[in-house]
Amino acid sequence: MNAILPTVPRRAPAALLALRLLVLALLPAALLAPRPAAAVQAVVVARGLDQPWALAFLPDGRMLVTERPGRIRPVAEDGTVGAPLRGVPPVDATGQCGLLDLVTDPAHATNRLLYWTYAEAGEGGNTVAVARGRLEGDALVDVQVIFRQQPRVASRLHCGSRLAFARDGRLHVGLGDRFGRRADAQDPANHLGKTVRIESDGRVPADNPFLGRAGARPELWSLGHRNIQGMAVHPVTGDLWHSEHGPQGGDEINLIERGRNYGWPLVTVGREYVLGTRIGEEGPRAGYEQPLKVWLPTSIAPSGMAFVTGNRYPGWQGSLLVGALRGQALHRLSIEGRRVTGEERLLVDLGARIRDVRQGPDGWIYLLTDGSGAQLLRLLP
Ligand SMILES: [Ca+2]
Repeated sequence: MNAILPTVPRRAPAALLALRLLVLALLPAALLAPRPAAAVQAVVVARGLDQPWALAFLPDGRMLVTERPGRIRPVAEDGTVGAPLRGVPPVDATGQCGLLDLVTDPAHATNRLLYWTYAEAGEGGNTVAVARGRLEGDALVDVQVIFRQQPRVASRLHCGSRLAFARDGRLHVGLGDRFGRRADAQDPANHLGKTVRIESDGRVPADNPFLGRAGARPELWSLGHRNIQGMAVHPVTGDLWHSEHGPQGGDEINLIERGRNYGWPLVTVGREYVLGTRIGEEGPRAGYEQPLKVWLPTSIAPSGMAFVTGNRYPGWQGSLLVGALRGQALHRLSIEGRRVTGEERLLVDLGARIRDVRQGPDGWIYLLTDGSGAQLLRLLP
């Protein structure tokens, strides 16, 4: 029953019944209607994308979409999908790896720099590399690799990866544990299962937390991650938030802070697939950060994410939108400070795996679906 109506006992006195009828007659119809499910709809902007992974916006109104097999495609404002940009280095597209995330430089309007992550083949396996290049027409020029995850691993799995520029101009890279050697996520001597922080040309910032520590990689910013799939900078605090794939039941949202340990695989609520056995302790445990949100008991496989800053969507300002691959939905998380206070599942009827979520400079939310024949969607309230 609608909460705004007075409660009426089963055998209501006639006066009360009359009062209730009067209230019903006076209430506007809109208040009596069942509360509608969030009436957002997804409108197709572009289709026919092949395993798209990331979306970025250019100052001229075009968008760029990465395709995991190794392409970066421009998408015109009218949705026309262009030929791949020239100048992208060879990509090792295998399993979950390939050409993955893409961001523009904070000063892209003047320097036209782009940054992307991709799996690079090499001796002993592939590595997740970060490249940057300058966009000139339909080509990337002066392409340099500014970071390589060490060591190389012979793996097709857990390549992460996401990029985000913090407010101080430093580039954060969210990396995976490459699946086979999960304990490496706790070892500061490698880049597996870590986030790293570099300057936009790849140099190590002088104030990095592990810089100068014996046996530690100087690029490290945080450790104990499994497979980072989404990253976004909070629009008010500047904090770095991310989504991470756990094993069964261990998908997480975290707020990433300098030098902290996020637990994997020692502290996790996730369990082994199939067997359901524990992997680590559930925490909290001193010295390890608890996630701000986990999905239990079923993994949704969270993906790209974005904070809503505009007023296009009534009541959503400050929300964190997170795509779900396995969960085939868009999750809207209400945030207060560092607490996730509410959750709404959207676009359930679409039945699509969501790979990336971004807010455009026009204030609209854009989504990429996953797989072959995928779509770029605009979310309308
Ligand atoms: Ca964790």
